[in-house]
Amino acid sequence: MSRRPPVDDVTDADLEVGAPSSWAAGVPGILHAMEPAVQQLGITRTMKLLATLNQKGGFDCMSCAWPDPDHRKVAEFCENGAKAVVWEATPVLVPSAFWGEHSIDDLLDRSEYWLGMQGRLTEPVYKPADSDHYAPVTWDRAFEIIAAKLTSLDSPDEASFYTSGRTSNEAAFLYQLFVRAYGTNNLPDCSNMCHESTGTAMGETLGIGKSTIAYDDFEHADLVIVLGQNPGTNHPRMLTALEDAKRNGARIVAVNPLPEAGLRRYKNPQTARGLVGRGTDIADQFLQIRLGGDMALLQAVSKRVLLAEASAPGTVLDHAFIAEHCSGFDAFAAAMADVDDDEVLLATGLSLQQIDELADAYIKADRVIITWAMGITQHRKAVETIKEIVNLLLLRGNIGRLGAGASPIRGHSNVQGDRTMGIWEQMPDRFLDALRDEFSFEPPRHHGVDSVNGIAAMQRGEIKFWMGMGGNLVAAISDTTLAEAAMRGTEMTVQVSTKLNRSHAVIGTEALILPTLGRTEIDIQASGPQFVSVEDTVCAVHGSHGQVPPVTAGLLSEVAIVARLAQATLGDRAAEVPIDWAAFEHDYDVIREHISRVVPGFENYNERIRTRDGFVLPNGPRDSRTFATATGKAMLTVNTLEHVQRPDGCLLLQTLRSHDQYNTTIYSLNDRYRGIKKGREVVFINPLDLAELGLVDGQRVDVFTEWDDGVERSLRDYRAVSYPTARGCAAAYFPEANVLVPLASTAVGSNTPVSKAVLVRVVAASASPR
Ligand SMILES: Nc1nc2c(c(=O)[nH]1)N[C@H]1C(S)=C(S)[C@@H](COP(=O)(O)OP(=O)(O)OC[C@H]3O[C@@H](n4cnc5c(=O)[nH]c(N)nc54)[C@H](O)[C@@H]3O)O[C@H]1N2
Ligand SMILES: Nc1nc2c(c(=O)[nH]1)N[C@H]1C(S)=C(S)[C@@H](COP(=O)(O)OP(=O)(O)OC[C@H]3O[C@@H](n4cnc5c(=O)[nH]c(N)nc54)[C@H](O)[C@@H]3O)O[C@H]1N2
Ligand code: SF4
Ligand SMILES: [Mo]
Repeated sequence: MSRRPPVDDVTDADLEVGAPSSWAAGVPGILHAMEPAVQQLGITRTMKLLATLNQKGGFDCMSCAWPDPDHRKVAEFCENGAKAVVWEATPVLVPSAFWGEHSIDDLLDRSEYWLGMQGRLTEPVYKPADSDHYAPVTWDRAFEIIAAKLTSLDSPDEASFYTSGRTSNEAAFLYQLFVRAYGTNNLPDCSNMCHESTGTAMGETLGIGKSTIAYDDFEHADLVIVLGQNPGTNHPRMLTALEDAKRNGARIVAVNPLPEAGLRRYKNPQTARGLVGRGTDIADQFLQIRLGGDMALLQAVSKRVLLAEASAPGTVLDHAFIAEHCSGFDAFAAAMADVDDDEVLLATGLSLQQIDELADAYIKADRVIITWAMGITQHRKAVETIKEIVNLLLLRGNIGRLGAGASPIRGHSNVQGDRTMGIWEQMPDRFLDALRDEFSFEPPRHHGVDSVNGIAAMQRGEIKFWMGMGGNLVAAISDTTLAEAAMRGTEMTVQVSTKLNRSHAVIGTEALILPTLGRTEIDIQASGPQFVSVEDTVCAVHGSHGQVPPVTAGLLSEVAIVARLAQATLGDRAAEVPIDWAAFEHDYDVIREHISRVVPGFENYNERIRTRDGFVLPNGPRDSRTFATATGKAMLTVNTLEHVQRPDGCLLLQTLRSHDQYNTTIYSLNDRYRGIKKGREVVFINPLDLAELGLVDGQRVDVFTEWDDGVERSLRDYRAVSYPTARGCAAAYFPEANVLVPLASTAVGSNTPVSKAVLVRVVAASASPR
């Protein structure tokens, strides 16, 4: 990274493929964190930011939602956290002249890397209907234009308000308040594409869609099963928690089609052993499962737990827990008796011995944590697979006990908090009632659209206005070509952003970009400096205090943007919606006061957030083994085993993240742990499958989706990379590979795009029709 934005765009011309790494972090990790930081930010800004990153009184890492331990080290961050900080806090700015020099079509031709590297957005810009360029406008004019459009729509449901997961609790609460006061529940968010399946499954079976563990539980676990997750890249400090767990005697099992570096060996850059030694072997057992095979694996393990109980009654199951706290045991036990091992072997690609070993470890462990992420949530049967995780844990009372629990690991740093604050198209009536009582207006009750249905509604012309509070929806959502056409059909798009991305070029007839402050920056309002707060993946809420002056004057915070937009849009309806929007912008304590009365668990918010550690939200399953479900108990459920059938000649393709990207943000074209340099247009395929398909390593290939709707979805001229993934499976990078995922291909029950098991045909590039 340099202090100047790149002029030329990047290409894959110099792509290099080497051997994948068998270990994660260590010295290269530190260098990767520090070098670009100092180069870009200078030593003073770097030290100020990295010394306060994730520290008490400092700012919360904006990258992933991994929690902070109680005892913080001097450097409580990882390589990828540092990359996110540098990317945001860069002093490189998009100059006013940029907008005249680059038309929308020009921006469309650029890569995400080039767009993101242009620097921070500094002023509001507007693209009128009759122009193909954005041009700077004043903030007042920007709000006027948006308000005029919003008040001219036939129904508030013609507008949709997306949120990505970096938005603070304060901004998120205000945003949903504005949207509901305006009159719609159209509040899709990135969670729809991420952990929605988790929320659905855990909400139904445990009564809460959030992790049931605390950070310290890792120290007390006997067994941690890491399912469908690549922590070495996406939650790097989790490796420290796993290392600590191992030191305390825990066994770690990793289930993944790919031998991800972080799951194999970790060289903790914070310890002498990690710096110069061999590091810690993370996974005691590695199960190289086929894509989508987890439901079968979990059922097979539960079946074995029940068989073990049958042969030694009273010794395996937690009968007291099941009797007191669970419903559905008999039906579940009966269903497990029918699980067909042959089908399990087919679905998982594992051996009976491997499955027996896992079942044995599970039975022997007193305290078990199961963690998971996108490798589980983005499948057609994701919701039911997560219900099987819950089933397995319940059998031995592994919920609501020290060192045990269900632990979805969230993605975006505040995606969980945004949901808690009401960013959801289907918030329950009790939340809407509380909003009504607090703010004296009647919020709409009918559900809004989620991310996928929102695109479909745009396609039908039903949504005419789209606003994004952060994020990059057209790049992040499935079926890129279709989604882009839908977005272009809208009348106006508005994005609140820190940096440029593809969604700024795929826009409605009119479009605006509103630049905003980032987490790193000091936020001063009329009442003085403000701070915000966030919730991490284990439900701990803490403050985040900006540390460095904003990169440029004139940026507004997300809170200020929402407050002013609300005034501009709803100013004339003060009698109907009597809300003092200006007060929120002046002092964020005012927002927290309201939150403390609307959102359960936030009582005395302003006081408690100021204690050094913040506070942990109440959690029925974790705290008291209480379950707010339909039966009032934790529900064991029966789920019909299904796995994706793979016709001859087809592969199952997953889309995933490289080590140098943050979702649609591309930090560089490298993926160090997988041996890829200077390129992203690769498709990883098992060598035996390559041979079976008559292809060779390094060959140029085209990838076609097998989906029966007459639309061709393809990636052209990619490089086939021989890679030790599970048989029959392939992998390519998101967001490029989103073109392959049909919009209609979603998880049952959560409507999350099926990004992890796309049925594809891979053929030699020259052989395919163009
Ligand atoms: N540096 C960095 N950090 C990030 C992000 C980022 O892009 N970059 N993104 C953030 C966000 S929003 C999220 S949601 C998380 C994502 O964190 P992850 O879920 O770790 O992200 P993915 O890259 O999608 O990796 C999915 C993993 O699941 C495995 N997998 C795929 N399918 C299956 C399956 O069927 N079964 C099993 N058992 N495993 C499977 C893949 O091989 C891969 O290791 O990370 C967050 N943190
Ligand atoms: N095929 C496939 N598709 C996927 C996935 C996958 O694994 N495979 N993963 C899915 C997942 S898990 C997720 S979470 C989504 C992610 O979807 P999104 O959340 O929509 O995408 P991001 O790339 O995280 O958004 C990045 C943009 O956010 C803006 N931004 C950054 N920081 C801030 C800030 O502080 N404030 C504001 N207002 N804007 C900011 C920047 O302009 C940046 O370009 O993608 C999903 N899509
Ligand atoms: S683990 Fe996640 S939250 Fe922690 S420093 Fe790394 S990227 Fe940031
Ligand atoms: Mo995510």
